[in-house]
Amino acid sequence: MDAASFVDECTVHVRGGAGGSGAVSFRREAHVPRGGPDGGDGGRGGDVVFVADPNTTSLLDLHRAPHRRGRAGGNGSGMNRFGADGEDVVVTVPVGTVVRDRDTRAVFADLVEPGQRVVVAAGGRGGRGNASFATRHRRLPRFAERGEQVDERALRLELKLIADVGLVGFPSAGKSSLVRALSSATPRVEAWPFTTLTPHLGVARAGDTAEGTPIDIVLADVPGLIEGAADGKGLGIRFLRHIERCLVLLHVLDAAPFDPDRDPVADLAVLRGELRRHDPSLLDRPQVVVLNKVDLPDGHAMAELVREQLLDADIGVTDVLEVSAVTGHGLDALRYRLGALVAEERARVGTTRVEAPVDEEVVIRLTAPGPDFEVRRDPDGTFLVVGRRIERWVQMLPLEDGGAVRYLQGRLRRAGVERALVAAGAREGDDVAIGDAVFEFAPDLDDLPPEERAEVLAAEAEELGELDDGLGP
Ligand SMILES: Nc1nc2c(ncn2[C@@H]2O[C@H](COP(=O)(O)OP(=O)(O)OP(=O)(O)O)[C@@H](O)[C@H]2O)c(=O)[nH]1
Ligand SMILES: [Mg+2]
Repeated sequence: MDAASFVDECTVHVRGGAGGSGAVSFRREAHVPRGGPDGGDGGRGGDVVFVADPNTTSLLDLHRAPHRRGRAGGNGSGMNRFGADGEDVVVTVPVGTVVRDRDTRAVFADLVEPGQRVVVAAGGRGGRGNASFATRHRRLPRFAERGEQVDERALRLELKLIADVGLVGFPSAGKSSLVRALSSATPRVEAWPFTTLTPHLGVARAGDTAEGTPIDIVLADVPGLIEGAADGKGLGIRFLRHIERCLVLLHVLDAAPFDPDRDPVADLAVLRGELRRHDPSLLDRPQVVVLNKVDLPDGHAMAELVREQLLDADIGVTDVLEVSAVTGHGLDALRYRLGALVAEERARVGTTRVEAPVDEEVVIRLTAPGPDFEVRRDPDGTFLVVGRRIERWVQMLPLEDGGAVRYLQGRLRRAGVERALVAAGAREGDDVAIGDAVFEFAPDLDDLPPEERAEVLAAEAEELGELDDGLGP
């Protein structure tokens, strides 16, 4: 994969499908002039779902098509027919994808297991048909709910590779050669004059556990770091995140650098400095140093010279190993050492460093339930009732219908909205805005004709399950 097609971060816009609308319909039967209401409910809107897929290696598809939307639910119809649920839209993402809110950066999900799913945008609820609104006191409701509309949400996706060992080093230090040598059955590698442009993974068999089961470790090869990488110099910065989840760091130092001003001790100081600036906690991880290219005479001499210096430097380096990716020298020792450290770390922190607890049931609901609303006052005197659930009620009801308005008013009263408005100083006739609708505040039912008032109160009471029909239990 070339650098252009490797995309490891992107912004996406997701939206659940709108719910289908409920139907207004009345039964038609021979000899019955007007039957009861039989308008069915609308279907649920489809979700947008992300699934971690080992065969997806980049966020390229999402980067190219960043708007994803669940299908709308079907509308209900007469004879109590329900609308079909909208289809989900399932998007595969690479294993290791972290899903955040674009603006707050809060982590919603960390898809670290193959097959792990997260609903990143839930579809809207289907509207109820008029049959659902029939009560003894509202026998012929002439309204139904519209489907729930859901808002779009902007997410930030970041791929962070999942590996046990992260290789860091200057360009040409021999990281890719080492990964190839450690991953293959025959450790010798051919000269490979290509600089690495995108991170990739290799797997090494690293010895056996105490019980004799082989330990496979995953190595992450990333483009070389240079001084200033943490500030954006070179390719390195873009890829530093791919070592964040590694359990063990492997510093690959060139023991025979072309540049006479460089030496492994100074190189290591630069590498550690860049890591610290990216994330200081990286330096708390076990760090193994290899002096590579000891097959070259210069390399061997240099390694002899700096070995003790590196061990004495008091920077938490526990191992300094001399290796050659070309001859295979020292690779068995390296493999076993990495295997032991990785096994220890797996036991200590788990197989993966996750950003958020893995929860199979994660659903990012844009339609979070809850009574929560608040009353605010606009400078122009309008009272605003703000709260997702309440705004949805308003959005879903056809307010041109008197019956729907009375139904809504009852719901608002029971939810405590009317009381909260009075407490905030609202008076009869003041403007009250909820979502896109503006109402004139009418805190009581005094302006209704008495029989209608009784009907409204009785209907409300029945919905609350408190109706006393005088017949006893
Ligand atoms: N003699 C010798 N040459 C080596 C050894 N390891 C790597 N090389 C050579 O060093 C050069 C760079 O090796 P790479 O493995 O591409 O280095 P890298 O660290 O992956 O480089 P970037 O991807 O640019 O960061 C290549 O020409 C390799 O053949 C070694 O142990 N001995
Ligand atoms: Mg490389």
